[in-house]
Amino acid sequence: MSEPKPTHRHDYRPPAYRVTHVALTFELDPAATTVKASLQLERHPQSRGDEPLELDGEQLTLKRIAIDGQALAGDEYTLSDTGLVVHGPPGQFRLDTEVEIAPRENTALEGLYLSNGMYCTQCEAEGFRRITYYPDRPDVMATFSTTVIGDRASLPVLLSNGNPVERGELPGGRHFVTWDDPFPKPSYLFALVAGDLNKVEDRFVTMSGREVTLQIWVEEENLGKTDHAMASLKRAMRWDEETYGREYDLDLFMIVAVNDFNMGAMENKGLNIFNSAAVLTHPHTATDAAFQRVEGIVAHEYFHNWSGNRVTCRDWFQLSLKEGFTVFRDQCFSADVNSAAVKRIEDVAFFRTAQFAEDAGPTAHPVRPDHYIEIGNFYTLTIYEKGAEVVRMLRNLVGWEAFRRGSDLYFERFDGQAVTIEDFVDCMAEASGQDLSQFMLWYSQAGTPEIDAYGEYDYAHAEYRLTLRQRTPATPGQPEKLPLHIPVRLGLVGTKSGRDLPLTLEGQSLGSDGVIHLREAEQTFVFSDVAEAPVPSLLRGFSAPVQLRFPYGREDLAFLLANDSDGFNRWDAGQRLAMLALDDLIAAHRNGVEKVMDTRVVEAFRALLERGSDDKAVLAEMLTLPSEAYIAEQQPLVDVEAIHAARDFVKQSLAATLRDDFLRLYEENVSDAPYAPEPEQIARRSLKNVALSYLMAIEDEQGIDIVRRQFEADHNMTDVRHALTLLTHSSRDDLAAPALRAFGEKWAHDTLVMDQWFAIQVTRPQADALDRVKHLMAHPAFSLKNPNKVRALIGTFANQNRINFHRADGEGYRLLADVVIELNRLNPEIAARLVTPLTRWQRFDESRQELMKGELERIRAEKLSPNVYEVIEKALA
Ligand code: 0A1
Ligand code: ZN
Repeated sequence: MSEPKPTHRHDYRPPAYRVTHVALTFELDPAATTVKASLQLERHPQSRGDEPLELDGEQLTLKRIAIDGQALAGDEYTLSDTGLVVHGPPGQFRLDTEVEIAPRENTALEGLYLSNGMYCTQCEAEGFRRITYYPDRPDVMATFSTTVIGDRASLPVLLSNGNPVERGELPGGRHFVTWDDPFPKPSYLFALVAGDLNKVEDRFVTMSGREVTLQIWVEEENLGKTDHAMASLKRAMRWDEETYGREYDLDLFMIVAVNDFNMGAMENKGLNIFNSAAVLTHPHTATDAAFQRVEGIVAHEYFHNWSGNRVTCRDWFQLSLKEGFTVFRDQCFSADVNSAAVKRIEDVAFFRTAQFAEDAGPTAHPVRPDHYIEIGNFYTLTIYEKGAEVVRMLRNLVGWEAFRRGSDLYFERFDGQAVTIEDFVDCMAEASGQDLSQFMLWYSQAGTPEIDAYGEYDYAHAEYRLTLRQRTPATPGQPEKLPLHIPVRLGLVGTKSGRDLPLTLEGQSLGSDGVIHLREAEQTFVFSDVAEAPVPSLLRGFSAPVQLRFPYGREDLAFLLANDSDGFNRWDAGQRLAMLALDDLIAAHRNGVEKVMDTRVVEAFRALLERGSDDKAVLAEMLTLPSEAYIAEQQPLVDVEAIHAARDFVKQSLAATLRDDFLRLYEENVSDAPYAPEPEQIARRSLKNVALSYLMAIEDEQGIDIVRRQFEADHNMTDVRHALTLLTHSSRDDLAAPALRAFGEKWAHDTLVMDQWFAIQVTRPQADALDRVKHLMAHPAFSLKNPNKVRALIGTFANQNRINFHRADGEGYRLLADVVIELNRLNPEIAARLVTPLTRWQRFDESRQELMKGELERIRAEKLSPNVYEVIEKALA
């Protein structure tokens, strides 16, 4: 096989031809679906005039090709594995093609495939080329009309984008529906669904008074699981009107749930397709976290209707144009409808663990990459989450009002177009009058900037001098970096008053919670009239996606944990304090020295517990220790065992000393009110479940009793799953085994609950976890062809069971590589994602490095898909 070739951003050329309208006809059949396409084409005004027409196409069998009704002769076009070139076409014409495809054989889940007997499509990024010959690039936007033909009995529902305009019966028990989508769109937003589906319907009246029909299509047994998604959709529609002035444009908005899906969901115009895990909920089958995730994803896909569909990307290098902005929008939505502080804490905790790791590894790339082999590999935390952080910084730099004006300008100026990240940022610069040229570096430089800060208080002059030094480490292909424009939000908290002191910088007042702009490699900021010695509270709300170091003492952190006016930074102070204690314990473990718990941490926790808090949700976060993955991220070299042992030790020490407080906290927050996924209830549940985790860390008799009762009460999935997890992760196999069995039998029919059952078992810290993974791979509910199953069993094990995945004998690595090799054939996109933990080998000791590299080499020896090839080459470069 020839080596796959990279595509470079600087090679972008506008297409020689544009498509003004497409008419598609599908005759559905599992083994031989016929797709007829009729493309109205015209030469691009800027084209030279002698260029051929280039169409993408993969895994298609061409049956017919004609221009303006005239079949093409063999020398008028060239066919290859990747497409079709028509030589010397006229300036304006109609191209008709007919191809055959085999949805049943499609295990990659890109293009048209079958899931549980239901036809569905996934076209982003480059799946449409597996459906028909087409210029499959986002800067070709056309109106679509789609006729779907299928067997009436097995496929009573036939859906596509836009509005249904015609339907009827056909001979042989077949029927058809024709759909018209009046909004020009790129091919990646095309969708088709056909199956035996049922709908739940609702209505939404837009701000201008238009009525929109809302439908959620599911298999019959899931009809009772759509309420939350529907309510979320309506909330999101209203929010986008109120916050961004954006109204929905079609008369119909549909969501379909499918079981086999590579990602969370997809924003196809008027017909969003969702992984069933990202849309279905019920109090007995979904946890609070799942309810919140569904709300966020429904909103995310809906918001794309403007940020992505009406205004889309010129090319795939601009992916973060739609994704960064849309993630930012969905984060703000979730913050508005839930606890804003907790939303930020959760997002940042995840970001600093997973995105920082990506930025520090061999696949690091800028928010706008310069080249790729397989765009499917770039649906990453950097494009999505770091892209959202960059948009958030923009909002904070120019202020909400200018940001909103910039957003209006962007939607107005570029409606119906495929544009670039500069176009977006230019609107923000224009609306605010600010110079954002240095800021643009955030889009081109990869890696996590590090800020080293230190401060000095000068009593004599009542001055506080804060020095910030920034540096972005080298990343693959980017050895040198320039200083970025970094907004640092901060407060100076007076050590006597415990209050934010007024900030005066060079004679200018910044209020008591201000933003300073770091633009140089090193800058000193002198605050005057600082009446008392302060502790600085830096990077409030995580105002920039950087790693900030400041030589805080433990007293400083305990002080901030108690006094900081910024909820996010209070939480962060607690995390930093725990990290200092963990660092000592990790060192003790490595040196074989007896571990001693830092009493200051215990006292800080005691203070938290005793003071209580009116914000229970934030308190639950503050009582949660940094994850093993986050701790690992903060270490120069990851010592898997030491991290695990140190974290366990802290947990047990806190539990032993504060047992009664945790017990009280649990009891205070129990409630038998009927389940509702509302912030107040969710907060109480997380608080009591955090308390229960501590009690179970010491396997307290009373704790065990509570866990058993919570499991048996079977009140809601949040509580049941937590109880079952605590039992399964405890030493009490006598209790865990029957509980797991009962749960597995009860939910054998529910694929989404079985995913949770898998995840609970493969995260257990005991040494038999790997054997359980192998054993469960043979379970009838498991399938390598279903991405949710692969994620639940293999992904969860490799990413969340660090102590067992990184077993010193390399068996965890070997298992992962075996699965990646199989998936490379079945589903390259999932295979390329799954291999990630192995690519992080540089972070581990020499022996593990060798074992991990050995597995990467073993994968490399296979005949690889471009997806896996790209990741493996980077990892072994
Ligand atoms: N645009 C979707 C994500 C998505 C990307 C690729 C997919 O298939 C390969 C599917 C979904 C989103 O941001 O939600
Ligand atoms: Zn998206």
